[in-house]
Amino acid sequence: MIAPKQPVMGRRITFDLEDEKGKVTQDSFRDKYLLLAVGYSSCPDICPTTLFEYGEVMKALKNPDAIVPVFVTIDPVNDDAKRLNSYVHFFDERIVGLAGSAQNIRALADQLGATYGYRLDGKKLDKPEKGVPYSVYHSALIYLISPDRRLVDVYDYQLGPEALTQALDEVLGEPAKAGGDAAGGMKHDGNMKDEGGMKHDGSMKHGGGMQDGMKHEGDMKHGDASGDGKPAPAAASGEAA
Ligand SMILES: [Cu+2]
Repeated sequence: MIAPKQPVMGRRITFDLEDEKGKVTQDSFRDKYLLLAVGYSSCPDICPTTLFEYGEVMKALKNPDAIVPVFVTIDPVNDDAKRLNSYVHFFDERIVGLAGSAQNIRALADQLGATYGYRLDGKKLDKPEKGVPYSVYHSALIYLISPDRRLVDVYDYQLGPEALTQALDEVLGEPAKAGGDAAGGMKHDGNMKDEGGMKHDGSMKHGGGMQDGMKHEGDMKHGDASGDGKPAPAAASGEAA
């Protein structure tokens, strides 16, 4: 076993990537928190769960305007910003997909302690190329980055939408009363759901995912203390396909 990289709380985070409109860096999204996960658009398992959770959380948060959910591809050979964003927008229009050079993606992952790599025929592949049927593996944590771009918390992707919403609500609080209210709604007119009905209408969709989330919530005793949203050390180094 190689020594796992660990996220370092308080660490300054910088990056130089791009969405489908152009360059995005740590100075983009001024005054917003970033919720960040790494993955790739053809991921069969972890990434759809993470992105589903992103979508549910954005619909449930008291103060969604205070945070930008970001999904960074670690498979830049196959994911350009356009492809990545059309994928992540399926889960929520507010999710920002970031692509970029292999070097710049690696630089960000290293700051976060996120790990990933490629395999072909069971062997590690250092330089993935287009058209080669390699597989991708990556660590599966969700990182919270403060408006001054420091890593402030880490969550297990299996925490579940309800527990993650609760953890983020504690950090983000409620929107300022005058003007900044989420009920303004006009920004999200593309997704057909009005903010008022969301708490109830959205519950239909939770289905199995919700039960799954509840189960994990119980296991982790989330809500008893602020640190419970953090994964155990073993989970922090966990990698999965
Ligand atoms: Cu994935």
